Amino acid sequence: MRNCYSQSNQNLIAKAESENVDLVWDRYKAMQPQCGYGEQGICCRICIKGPCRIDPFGEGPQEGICGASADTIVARNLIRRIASGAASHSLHGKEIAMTLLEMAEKQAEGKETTYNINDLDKLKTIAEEQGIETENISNTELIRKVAMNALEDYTRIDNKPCNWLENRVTSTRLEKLSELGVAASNIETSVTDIMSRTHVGTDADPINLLLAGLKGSMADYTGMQISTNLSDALFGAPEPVISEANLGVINKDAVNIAVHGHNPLLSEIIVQVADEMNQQAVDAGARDGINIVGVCCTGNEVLLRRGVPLAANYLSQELAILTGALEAMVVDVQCIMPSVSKVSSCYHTNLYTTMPDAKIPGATHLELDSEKAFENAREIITDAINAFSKRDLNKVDIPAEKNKVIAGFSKEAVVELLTEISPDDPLKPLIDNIVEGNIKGIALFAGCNNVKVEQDRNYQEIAKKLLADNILVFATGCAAGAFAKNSLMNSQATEEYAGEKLKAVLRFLGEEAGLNAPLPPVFHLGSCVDNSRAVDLATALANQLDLDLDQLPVVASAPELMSEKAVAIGTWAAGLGLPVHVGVDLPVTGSKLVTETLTESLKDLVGGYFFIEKDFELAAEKLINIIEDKRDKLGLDKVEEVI
Ligand code: BF8
Ligand code: SF4
Repeated sequence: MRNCYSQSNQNLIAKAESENVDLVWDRYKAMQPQCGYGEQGICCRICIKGPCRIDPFGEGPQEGICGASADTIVARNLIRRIASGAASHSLHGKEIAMTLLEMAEKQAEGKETTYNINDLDKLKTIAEEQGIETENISNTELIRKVAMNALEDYTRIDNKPCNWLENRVTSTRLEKLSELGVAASNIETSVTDIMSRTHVGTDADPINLLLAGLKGSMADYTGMQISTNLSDALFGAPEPVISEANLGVINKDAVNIAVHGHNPLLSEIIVQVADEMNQQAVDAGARDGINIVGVCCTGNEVLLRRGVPLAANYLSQELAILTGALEAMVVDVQCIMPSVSKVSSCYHTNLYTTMPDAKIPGATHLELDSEKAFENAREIITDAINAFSKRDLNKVDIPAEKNKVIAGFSKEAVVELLTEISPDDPLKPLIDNIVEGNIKGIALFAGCNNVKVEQDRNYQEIAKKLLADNILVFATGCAAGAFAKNSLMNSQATEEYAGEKLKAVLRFLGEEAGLNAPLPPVFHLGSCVDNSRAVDLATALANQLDLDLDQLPVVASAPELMSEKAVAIGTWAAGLGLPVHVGVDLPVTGSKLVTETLTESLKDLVGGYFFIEKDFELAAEKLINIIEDKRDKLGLDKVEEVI
């Protein structure tokens, strides 16, 4: 039995078997048993004297050929993952900043630009927050200054903390990070530093290595802040939007095009061009025109800003093709299984890669980040319209399941809603409800799908327990995908799963928002880079209460952590003071020292820490206990259990 929770997925998986298509679950099975050294992080391939491995039973070698201990090897492996995560998120941010800079330069020369600022208010707010003068300055100059301010975080040579770190955490936190020497001052140097110190024969001190990892994770956080905020200025800060999610959003009467990956620069153009070309699809026999659907974080980006339905999170990406009704899949960067090429070749689906640094054998490469963006988008969509008539109707099988989603909970959207209730002090209603225990705490669910556990299951099980205990849930990335697909992001879910106190708050807020129904119990904040939105909200609360993040009744959970980016996020979340639950084993267990540092010693240093709990019941219990403990420490009344 493959680890796949939903019944509709099970049917598609049976279809794959009958059509002889290998899926991620098959390849996982074929990979068993997986390497135990790798699982514990005690395999080293850093130099070519190796690979070396440490015997976890203490009978074989206890050091590598160069003399590196298990502690050194595990720490080096871990922080290289953080460096990769930070590089990925930060390059995403840099590309958006470069887009703004190019836009400003072209505007200054009076030339046409591919992109334009959609949210001038957000641009101005960013400028003010970053200390950039907004009076007596042209929009073009403002764009250029905001871009340069972000790009400075990739180039700074003094030791000042990054612009986008310095004012995006509490002052106490910044002090703490600075004291530890981990307040990143240059994103790219932090990544280079990790790669350099982990070279053979350089840093062998596990704690020193881990501190470099913590600094790298702060670079990751900085890059995410830049990605989120500059994307909002470009494409608009999300506002609550109603859409649908799960494979059932693929429409048999439409030309279906999936946008997949992470970078909204590309998907925004596809969505725009699809609108213009809709009639052509209708003329070609697709009654409902063009249907853009999202996969992974690109899917989250266009869901929040454009209401585009979300078809799949990470583990279901192949299944979207397997429906036999996907005319094209357009991918950009990160979390795209190379297997989508092979699976597409079994159907009429055209697969396109669009970024110079993310090509896949078998895919057609058409770059969308150049002058030819619109032209190439038209070519992709024209080919998709032509492919519609090539569908093999015997192979079409679209699961019926799709669920209503209310998404778009940016910090701006939440504050705007609260402002209607309390114009002079928007955060007051939220704070009052937390103090009174109507909202016992907040849990941020983030991270991926991991084939090692049943897809989406632990997200749902843990969240339902927290909601029943009046804990409000935020979600991003594939965690948000899991909740969206499985009907936890709509008003009905509030009625069904929220505890009475939380339900009353969400009903009231829903009325205020003009929904005539409660707000959903799980707020969709966006893609993985949008974890920054959760920190912004928590930081605003902490600042108003004169507290730091580690004192708030706020926790994070990544029940299906998989990618290096998620490791980086978990690390900065802990570094910013949050308890971070992980639902799979981290490859650090081969070093007692590293494991204890992450799960224990980190608490004393930064207040945040990791804890691993694979059992969803226990995980929920532990998260609730942590929140109750934080409430106790703040002197808030202990809230009675809701049964
Ligand atoms: O950035 S949650 S599997 S898609 S890494 Fe990837 Fe993980 Fe999904 Fe988005 Ni985030
Ligand atoms: Fe082995 Fe040391 Fe080389 Fe790693 S760096 S592969 S432990 S010799």
